[in-house]
Amino acid sequence: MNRKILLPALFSILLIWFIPNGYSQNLLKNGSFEWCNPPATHVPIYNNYPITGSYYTTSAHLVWLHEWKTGNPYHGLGWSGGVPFNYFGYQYARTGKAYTVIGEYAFAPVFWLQQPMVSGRCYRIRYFVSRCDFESCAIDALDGYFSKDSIHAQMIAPDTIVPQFTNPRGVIYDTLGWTEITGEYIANGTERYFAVGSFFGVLRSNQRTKVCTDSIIYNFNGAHQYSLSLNTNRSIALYYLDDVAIWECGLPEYPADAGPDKKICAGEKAELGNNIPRDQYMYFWSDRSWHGPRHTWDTLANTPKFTVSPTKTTTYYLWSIDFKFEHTYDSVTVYVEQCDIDLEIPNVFTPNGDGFNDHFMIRNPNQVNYLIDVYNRWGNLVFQGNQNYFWNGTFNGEPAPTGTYFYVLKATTQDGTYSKDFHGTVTILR
Ligand SMILES: [Ca+2]
Ligand SMILES: [Ca+2]
Repeated sequence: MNRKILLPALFSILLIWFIPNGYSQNLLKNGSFEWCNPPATHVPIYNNYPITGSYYTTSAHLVWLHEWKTGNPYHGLGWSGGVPFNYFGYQYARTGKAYTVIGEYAFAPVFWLQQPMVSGRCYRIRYFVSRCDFESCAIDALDGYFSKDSIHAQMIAPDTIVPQFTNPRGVIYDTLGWTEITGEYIANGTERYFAVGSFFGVLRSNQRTKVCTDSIIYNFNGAHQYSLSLNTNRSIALYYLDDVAIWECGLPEYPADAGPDKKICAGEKAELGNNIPRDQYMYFWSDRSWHGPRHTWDTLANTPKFTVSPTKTTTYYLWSIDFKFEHTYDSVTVYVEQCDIDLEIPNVFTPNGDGFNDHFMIRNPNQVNYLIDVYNRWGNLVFQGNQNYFWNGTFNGEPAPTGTYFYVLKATTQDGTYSKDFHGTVTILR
């Protein structure tokens, strides 16, 4: 049985999980863009999981990039390509397998707020950007805009839209990693929608900073080689956007907790994980580190707790992603000991040379080490053996008389942690 579930499938399942629950800590749905939502092709990442409802009020200009599209750039979204390669550069998603693109042309996703914000309350806004590798400019205007009424994401943002939340980090240049943009916002209670983008139209374009270079330095995180002909005068600033979240200030956070190390006997079970089910939390268990190469990522379970029954000492790795796409990790080791010794010792054997049952054969399924002494009825030692050496029914080179013999056997596990004594009788028949 293949117990490993591929990670992509898992993401799909879990993203379904955390949508229907009533109370949402992250006020935004699909803030990691794992689901696609152009109205005409409202398909989730994988066709197996149909889903209804909208995540964004409009996605007319939402560029949706997903690993699913990689290698098939003309499928679906045509020119934009997939993840990590696409028309804009090279980048893996910060969470999951998908992200979108924003920039000075306001490719803004406009999110519903799942619950109204409460007037006077503090909320934290957070999202992550990575500058697109193939664009030669960088900007600071990567802001957040709350509105009472739905707005349309537009190619050129109207100057009437003034974002309430301003990127506090200034111009963002990084094309390799994801840059966190975060800050607090006090709600006025009328907010119903949230958009991320660059809300500076023609009239106000001088109010934001834009830095362009003549040549682009490519950096593809190593792994891939390809050639690209590119107009380096494409002097716009575009950014990948992933993991958009808004939550009430001060919400408790629960990092991954795999629980304390455990010690079990072989054959026993151990329950791992000090986590309880929580809305908008995802869990991934593996017996390989999550910090290895992506192609080795696979998961054994996706539940807060995980029951295991390893046959040898094993370390399990837990990866958790919470409501605001915080990634945390923990590990736990289950030490497996041999706590019982099971030997099958016959009570009769027939050393008559017919090739059948000629030795005092002891079955040893746990492969323990043992020493055995066999005595005759007068208490004389007639045989000494071990797990590799069985009595053939002779004593001093002569066939031992038929009748009953007594044995004393002392067995010890290979790691020396457990011993068990056996004694009984065995009868020789011929
Ligand atoms: Ca994502
Ligand atoms: Ca990049």
